[in-house]
Amino acid sequence: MIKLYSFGPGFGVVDPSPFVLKVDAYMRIASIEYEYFPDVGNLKKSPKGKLPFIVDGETMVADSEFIISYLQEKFQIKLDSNLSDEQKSISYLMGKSLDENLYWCLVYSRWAKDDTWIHVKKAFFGKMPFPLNFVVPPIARIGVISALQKQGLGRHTDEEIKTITQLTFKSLSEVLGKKTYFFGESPCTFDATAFGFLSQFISVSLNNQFNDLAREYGNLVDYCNNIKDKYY
Ligand SMILES: N[C@@H](CCC(=O)N[C@@H](CS)C(=O)NCC(=O)O)C(=O)O
Repeated sequence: MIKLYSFGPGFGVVDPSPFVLKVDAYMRIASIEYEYFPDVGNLKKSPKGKLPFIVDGETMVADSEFIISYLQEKFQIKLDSNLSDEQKSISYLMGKSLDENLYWCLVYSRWAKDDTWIHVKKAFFGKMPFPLNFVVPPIARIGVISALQKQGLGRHTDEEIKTITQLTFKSLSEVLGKKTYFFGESPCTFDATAFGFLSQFISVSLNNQFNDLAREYGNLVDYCNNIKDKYY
């Protein structure tokens, strides 16, 4: 059976990582059986130093995109068979927008903003023994803020980052419209990505301005709730 290595539940969702949640949702939607190995220590075992990764017998696959391609091939998953080539290409690019752009907005909202950092600190480092619980969180935070600077998003003002985030939600809401899923009435691969990311803003137990921006879109809220009810 496929083994999924993740962080474990946080902020009221199955995993506080959108990439882990994407793979988790994909396997549920595609009815792939898997075992769940939640532990922040998995980061040390990961071939790319990031989560998620999966193990399937002798095969280890890291990175949500490569994991999904592997699963699609291995189990002959046909979730995208109803999509035209154009829709497949658009959904790939939309997925990359969430992976590579919205992700950093999420990171900023959690790690850089003081209002949410206190919750992140408690959730991720709360069980650490003294004195590590004093030393590690600020060092980790500096590391993430430096990554935001190097990536570039961290160089924008707070207002600019909120604008980018809001435009992403607005665009997703427009594309979804009144449909049940992004490309019709049955879920495709992109829905796993969209659910993985949108849940991190909509379904979590956090209440910051970024959560508010997402929750303004009723169809995105319903979308997350529908998938949660159906597959979780
Ligand atoms: N491209 C990777 C990104 C995975 C990723 O960035 N995971 C984050 C959690 S959301 C992580 O493991 N961060 C730990 C670290 O960078 O030390 C994927 O699609 O799986």
